[in-house]
Amino acid sequence: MKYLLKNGTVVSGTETKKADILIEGEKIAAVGENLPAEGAEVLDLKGKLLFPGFIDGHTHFDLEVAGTVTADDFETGTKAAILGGTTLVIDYASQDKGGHTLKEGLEKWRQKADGKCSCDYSFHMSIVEWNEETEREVQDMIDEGITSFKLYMTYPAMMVDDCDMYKILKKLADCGCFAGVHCENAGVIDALIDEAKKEGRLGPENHPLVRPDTLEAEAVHRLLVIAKEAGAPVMVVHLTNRKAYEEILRARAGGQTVYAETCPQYLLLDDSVYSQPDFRGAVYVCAPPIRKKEDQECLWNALKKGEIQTVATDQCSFTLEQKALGKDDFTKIPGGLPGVQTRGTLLYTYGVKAGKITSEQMCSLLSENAAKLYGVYPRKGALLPGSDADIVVLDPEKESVISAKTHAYNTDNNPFEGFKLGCVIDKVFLRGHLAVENGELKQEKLGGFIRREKNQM
Ligand code: DUC
Ligand code: ZN
Repeated sequence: MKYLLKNGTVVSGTETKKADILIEGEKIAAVGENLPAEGAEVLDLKGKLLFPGFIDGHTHFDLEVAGTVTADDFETGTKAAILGGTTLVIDYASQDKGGHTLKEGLEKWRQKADGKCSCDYSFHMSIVEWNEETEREVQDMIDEGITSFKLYMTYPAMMVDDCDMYKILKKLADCGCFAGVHCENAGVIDALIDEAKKEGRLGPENHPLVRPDTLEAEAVHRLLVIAKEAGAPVMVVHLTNRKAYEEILRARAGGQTVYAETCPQYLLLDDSVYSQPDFRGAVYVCAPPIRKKEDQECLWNALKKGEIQTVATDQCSFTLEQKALGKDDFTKIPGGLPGVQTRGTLLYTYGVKAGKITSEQMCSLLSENAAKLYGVYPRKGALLPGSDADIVVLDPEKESVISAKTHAYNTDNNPFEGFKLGCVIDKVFLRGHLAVENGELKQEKLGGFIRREKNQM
């Protein structure tokens, strides 16, 4: 199919300009003026902003958490993603503990995703056990196009100790790759949970109290000390607060390469959400928890200064019934929030329209930087001749309101319920296919597995 997108405003990480885009098949054939319309369906996009398809480098679909499974799997989750302008999700495949291989983990996650996705998809590989075979398998993963990894400093089923952290980071650096790391101090969190339970503090308002910012900052500090010894670049995923951010700045000032990711919930919500009545606080239980207003301000400033490279979602959704598994004990509430459908519209409304970041910065945070970090640039993350025709058409004049009544997730709750949006996602092209039109999904399950190159940042 051939499309000529006329009169739109094309956004990149460095400029915003009026230009037409010619799509031929799955690719962008040309960007410019007076492009030939022969044989093309012509769409007049006057007044619309055209972004490269958004990339969400942090999703959890079809994931077992706290004795249940996320409400959204790859089918429902990627429908929500593409409706929100995300054309590539990078989910987490995981090795299982107990002598299992990375290959088994990848096969398991390919089975969950293959044939079900409405946007393109890839995986980071979570390494939870380190031995000679795992070490050999790192290259096998790279050969399969899995070029980024994940490590946990919390969660018993996933976490690695400092010794293995050092060895893994060093190996990944030798291979030209890096890991995203979930930074929280597991031991002290356990102690604080024990205290809360002994004192009979069992409601969701206790969740942020047992996972304070200091314990995230301590883990970031420790990670960065280990990474320095290993000579390894590293990414801090879902950064939430000022103290942890300052650890990153300190390490960078010492010459280290440290990437940072944050998420809309840490930019737009504050910890008062945990005190909502009638167990509503459970909706917001996620790890790390939502922090204070001052932390939001710090993160926005870091985005403005380009000190945070990407905004992902940590999408991990549960129904109210699932959240109620922790009705009598907040530590049993499955942790996670949905977010893939509203990342772009929230960032545009509360970032660009509010004057906190520019459209170009939004493009870097959602598309360009993510494409470079995860080795798909300029195939993705750019509107250039030869790039995949993954294009988000955003209407900055229309308004909408986020509601669980209308969202596409398989859940009955939305952490951004009632948030006003000063834009809508009007159309989304996925590799030249008009998948979303007038905000509605027109073509589903067109997503394919994307093999990635190494970090290009
Ligand atoms: N945090 C969550 O809240 N859920 C899933 C994984 C994570 O790190
Ligand atoms: Zn996560």
